[in-house]
Amino acid sequence: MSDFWPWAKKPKSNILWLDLGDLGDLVNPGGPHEQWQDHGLGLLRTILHENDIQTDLASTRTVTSWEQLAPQIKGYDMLLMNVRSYTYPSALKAAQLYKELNPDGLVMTGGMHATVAPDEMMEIEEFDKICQGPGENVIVDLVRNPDAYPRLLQGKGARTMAEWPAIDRELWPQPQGRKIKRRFKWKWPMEPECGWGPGPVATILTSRVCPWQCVFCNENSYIPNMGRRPVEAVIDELNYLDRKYGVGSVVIHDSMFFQNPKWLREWLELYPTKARKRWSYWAAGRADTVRQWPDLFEALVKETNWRTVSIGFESGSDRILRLLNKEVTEEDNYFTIDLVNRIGDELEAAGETPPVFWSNIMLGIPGEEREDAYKTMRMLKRMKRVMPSIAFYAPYPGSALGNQLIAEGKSLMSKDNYHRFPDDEKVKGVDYQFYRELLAGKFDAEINRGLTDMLRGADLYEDALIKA
Ligand code: B12
Ligand code: SF4
Repeated sequence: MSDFWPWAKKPKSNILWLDLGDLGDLVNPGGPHEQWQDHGLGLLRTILHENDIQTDLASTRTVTSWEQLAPQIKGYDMLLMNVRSYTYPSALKAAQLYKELNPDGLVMTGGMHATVAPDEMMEIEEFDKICQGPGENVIVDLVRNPDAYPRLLQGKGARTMAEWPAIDRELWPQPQGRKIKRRFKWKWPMEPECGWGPGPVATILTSRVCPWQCVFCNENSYIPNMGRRPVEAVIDELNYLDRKYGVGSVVIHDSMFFQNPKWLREWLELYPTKARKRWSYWAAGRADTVRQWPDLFEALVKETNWRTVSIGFESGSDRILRLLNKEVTEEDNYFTIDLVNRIGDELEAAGETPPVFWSNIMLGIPGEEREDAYKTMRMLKRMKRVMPSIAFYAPYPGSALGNQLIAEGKSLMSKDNYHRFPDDEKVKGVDYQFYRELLAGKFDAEINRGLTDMLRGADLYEDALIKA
């Protein structure tokens, strides 16, 4: 390791974990969402360190060029990476650079992309090991004895999240420079505020997989089922984080928080009494289950301070909802909107903060017609308090619809461009110009037709397009 560049950090280990994401996301990010930390990295590094395997850390997000990254990855015997489809371009480039600098070093990969697109990764000789599936019960042995494993290997997961250690958050990368820390009021290793609640933010996971089968997602076809984290363990972790670092609000990163009523009832009972503060939180639900358990939903919003309610509405048109196998109807969506509007009015009247929707919407779904998109925008306008999160549909490998479009040669997402800019074109044959004009308000007369109240302008969705 003698030829380390003088300004590179002094290595403590011969193993490096490389955090992935777009260059500069922890230096000068476009917005707050690029700054979320990676729980896969956090969990696996915690497990390694608890087993006396130290790892160093570098990140593609804390540098602004590959030249800057090079000295930080040189000299290591092993490189570890959590590869998701949207970080695959950085993983590929990093592996190639690492091998140029360390021809005898080993590149060990795992993560969602390794799980759903192993063939793509097997074609790249720089990836020495590719682990499909969960890694918590394989990572220690794999790092100790890489030669005992085939190139493509099956990971081993815990039976339940109760077995996961609490992440040592100081193993996460730090934002670089005073500018980002000041702008986003970072209190590392807590995460910065993003408009959902006050900072410092604690992101947590209480469940690992959503059992539904929406064709653009259906993660339960590739993430093995796993017991949910006990309510008390979640609360204990939050209390610990608050004592150690201070917590301002919470983001529950579960794909589907509002599932399993037994667990939710326990959360309803214990969170208001056992948590050091009733921190407001962001969490996700579905419109059909809100309609199925409206009392439970209302109690959670009011009593546990669930104040940013993320709902995967996706579309306001039954035709498209069916096409997506969403198992939700227009009517379910409107039921949920009216319920949250009503709860919001009541809380506001009582002087409390009303709940706000984080409303996930997809446009540009193959087969969508203009009238379907108008219906979606009409639905959005019915929400009184809303942060729209609009994305052009992206055909990710692993999902049923993604796999189909890739097989048909219709995906425009390639290994160099899984995800870059919000208005990237993702699928052949979709009229993206129409959608850009729609978001710019060009069709507002059409959209507003038939709306009797709550007329809102296109300012509601003009800047709401996100990376997907
Ligand atoms: C939280 C989350 C987010 C958060 C934060 C992301 C972050 N920084 O971690 C936010 C909201 C920002 C987000 C955004 C997006 N996300 Co997201 N997200 C998730 C979610 C719900 C949980 C991720 C997580 O922490 N899991 C828990 C950890 C422990 O699991 P893990 O990281 O996979 O690691 C395990 C294994 O993969 C393995 N492993 C990982 N690394 C390694 C390395 C080695 C060497 C080994 C052996 C094993 C191994 O072991 C780990 C422990 O079991 C997942 C779904 C899910 N249930 O996992 C989707 C998911 C990862 N997201 C996804 C997508 C598509 C996105 C978006 C593009 C938009 C969208 N559709 O949501 C954006 C893009 C973000 C960006 N950077 O621009 C997809 C990825 C699909 C794919 N093929 O890769 C998923 C799977 C959801 C889905 N079904 O569509 N996301
Ligand atoms: S889109 Fe939402 S509801 Fe559908 S499978 Fe994915 S996480 Fe579950």
